[in-house]
Amino acid sequence: MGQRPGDVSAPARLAGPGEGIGADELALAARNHGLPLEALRHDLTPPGLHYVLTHYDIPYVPRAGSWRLSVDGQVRTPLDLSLADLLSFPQVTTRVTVECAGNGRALLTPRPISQPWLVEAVGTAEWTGVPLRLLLAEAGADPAAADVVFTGADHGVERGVEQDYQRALPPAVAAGDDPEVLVATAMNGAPLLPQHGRPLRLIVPGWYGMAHVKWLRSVTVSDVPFKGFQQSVAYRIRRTAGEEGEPVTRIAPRALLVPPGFPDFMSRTRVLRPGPVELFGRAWSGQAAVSRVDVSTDGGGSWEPAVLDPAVAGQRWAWRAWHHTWSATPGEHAVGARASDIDGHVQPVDQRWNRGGFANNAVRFVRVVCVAGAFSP
Ligand SMILES: Nc1nc2c(c(=O)[nH]1)N[C@H]1C(S)=C(S)[C@@H](COP(=O)(O)O)O[C@H]1N2
Ligand SMILES: [Mo]
Repeated sequence: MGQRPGDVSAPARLAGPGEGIGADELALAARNHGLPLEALRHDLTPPGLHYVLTHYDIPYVPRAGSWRLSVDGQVRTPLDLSLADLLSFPQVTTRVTVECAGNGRALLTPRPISQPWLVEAVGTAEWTGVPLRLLLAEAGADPAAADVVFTGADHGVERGVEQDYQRALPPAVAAGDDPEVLVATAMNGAPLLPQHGRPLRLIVPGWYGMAHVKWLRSVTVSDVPFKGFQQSVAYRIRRTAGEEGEPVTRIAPRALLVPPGFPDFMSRTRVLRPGPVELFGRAWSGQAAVSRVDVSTDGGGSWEPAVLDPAVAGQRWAWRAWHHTWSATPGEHAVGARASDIDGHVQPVDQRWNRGGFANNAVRFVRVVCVAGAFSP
């Protein structure tokens, strides 16, 4: 059943029992692509392999030189900045893993109908830009403000509500220096690509993707809490449609592996030969630093510790590599990894369901068939 404009803030729909991915979800999946999991090999995700999510259309920005960013609202001196103005501020480069809050959604039962991610909505880049705290200081932002609101140049309708894409951060986060929020103009040393926010976007290290507003055109310091759609309707953890729910904020711990062996084209089942297999993957968390990764090759029946690469100074907000040697024996295996953090959070094996399909960091098992000779069904 479609929703008509006017069905203001109708709840997102859940798939019925056995209902497959529909044409509307396919249309979103064809626009918004994930990280091919073999690209977890790269420390820095090559642009083009980084996942992409845009709610509406990618704005057409032929001349980045005429872009303006305003800093306004509860400020002493409103700012109206060009890209050249932004580049005259001190620049910072930070390596950040960004993950969509909806990553894992399509694996939930029942399935919330939205962008149907499996687990590939993640990527890591080096983002360069001006620390937002410097712009807020330059404008003389009211430190007692309720919210700092970020507006993108994209516009659309979502569940009956016409809107610019907007999100807010509490002032303490927006003006923080650990992590330091950036107004970024470059990704991996090059100007932002159109799909990643050309020419300007917000980077909020440790937070799920929805906070990293792309095509940023204004920063508004507000003395009232921001109640926009993407803040109070979407991106809340709710089990029932009516409840207020908890806001989605920082990234829950997750480990993923480069699928071992080689794939079957359609099922993506992995095929490999018996003997030692070097499993390799990444682990990250925006909540507390990752402290360990464990690997299971029997669907979670038993776990063995993986070797986690040492933490690198200055790279707290980027994923860490891990590896584990597995002696593969003929037969079928379900191979997965789980991350734990220093606060004792461990990735669950069972889903923690919510209506929006947010922050589903349940362990993802990869089906592996180990055969001594050439594969035959
Ligand atoms: N202006 C704007 N910013 C946006 C979005 C959007 O639709 N419009 N999508 C958000 C979401 S939900 C995610 S997951 C990230 C994705 O960033 P990426 O496409 O650069 O990976 O952008 C965020 N910023
Ligand atoms: Mo997202």
